[in-house]
Amino acid sequence: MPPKPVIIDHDGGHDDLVALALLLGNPESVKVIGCIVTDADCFVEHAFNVSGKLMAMMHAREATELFPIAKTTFKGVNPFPSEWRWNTKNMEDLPCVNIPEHLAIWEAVRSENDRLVGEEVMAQLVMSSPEKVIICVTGPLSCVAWCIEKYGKEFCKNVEECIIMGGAVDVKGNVFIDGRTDGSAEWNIFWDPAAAKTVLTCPHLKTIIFSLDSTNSVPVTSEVVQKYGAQNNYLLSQFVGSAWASCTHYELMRPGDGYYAWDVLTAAYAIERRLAEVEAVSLEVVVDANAPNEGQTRRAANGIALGNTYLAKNANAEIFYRMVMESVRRC
Ligand code: AGV
Ligand code: CA
Repeated sequence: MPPKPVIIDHDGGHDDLVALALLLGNPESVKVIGCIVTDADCFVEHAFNVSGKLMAMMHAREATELFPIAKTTFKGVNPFPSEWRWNTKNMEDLPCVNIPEHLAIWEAVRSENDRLVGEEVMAQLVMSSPEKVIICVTGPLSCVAWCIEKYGKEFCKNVEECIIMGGAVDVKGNVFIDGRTDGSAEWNIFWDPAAAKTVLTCPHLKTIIFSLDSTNSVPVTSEVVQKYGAQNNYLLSQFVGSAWASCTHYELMRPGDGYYAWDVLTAAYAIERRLAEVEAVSLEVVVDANAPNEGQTRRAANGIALGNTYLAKNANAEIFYRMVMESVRRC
């Protein structure tokens, strides 16, 4: 089987970039044809650059084809905390993505990518692809919602499936803002609830949701991260190990609100179906501005699954951790 075409639509967090590294480390299964970046859980210029530097590293080392990297124009309703948004700046500075020969590759294509508009690139990549495309969304759903609203079925019919990190259905969420939220929403949905509603209720698009219900199985712990020491001679492994090493203190700082490999599990499903089971569901999204549960994703009142939204469950953490380690022992 030839590799499946995949677009990653991310927002520059540590795990978003590890998700990109994972996809690039599995060229037998997936071919990354585009990378869309939104100014949500990052400052987008830095997320744009890290994505480009990773692409360049893989182009130099593994002859991975270059692909468009495009920033979207969206501004969320509820911004991410700026401490989190700065993380991507530290990722941009990691020595393993700043090797001069690799940098030169990114510098040569940076300005042409800089001129692209993410939402238009996503629509065109999907609609012009000879094969149906998998979209892997690891940030807010603004870009996919824009494509659905602008192109409708024309867009949806060429999407094989949209694999999404977002929401919390039968578990608590992770948006804890004192006096403002009740902790039921998950951040990617909270950033742009209306977009999530458009995507999760679209009858023409098959969506597979990796909500906190499944991602809670894959915490980023010191035990997991320190194992990367054994394979530190691989650049891709250094990147992932370094990214994750900066996440292990969250659980200690705020017990119950730690860091998970949210987006990495989501992207991994594009490569390996054994990672999770899925359940057909019908979800609704709370869009009331300023409600304490704004952005909550819950089972629809009538409960009848319309057949296009699937919730991932029972993620297999052992297969997952092993798969990521193996994938980055590549170059
Ligand atoms: O809610 C999970 C989403 C994922 O796409 N993001 C982080 C992942 O990229 C938001 C988020 C929740 N808690 C966080 C987050 C934290 N402690 N630090 C950074 N981002
Ligand atoms: Ca993310």
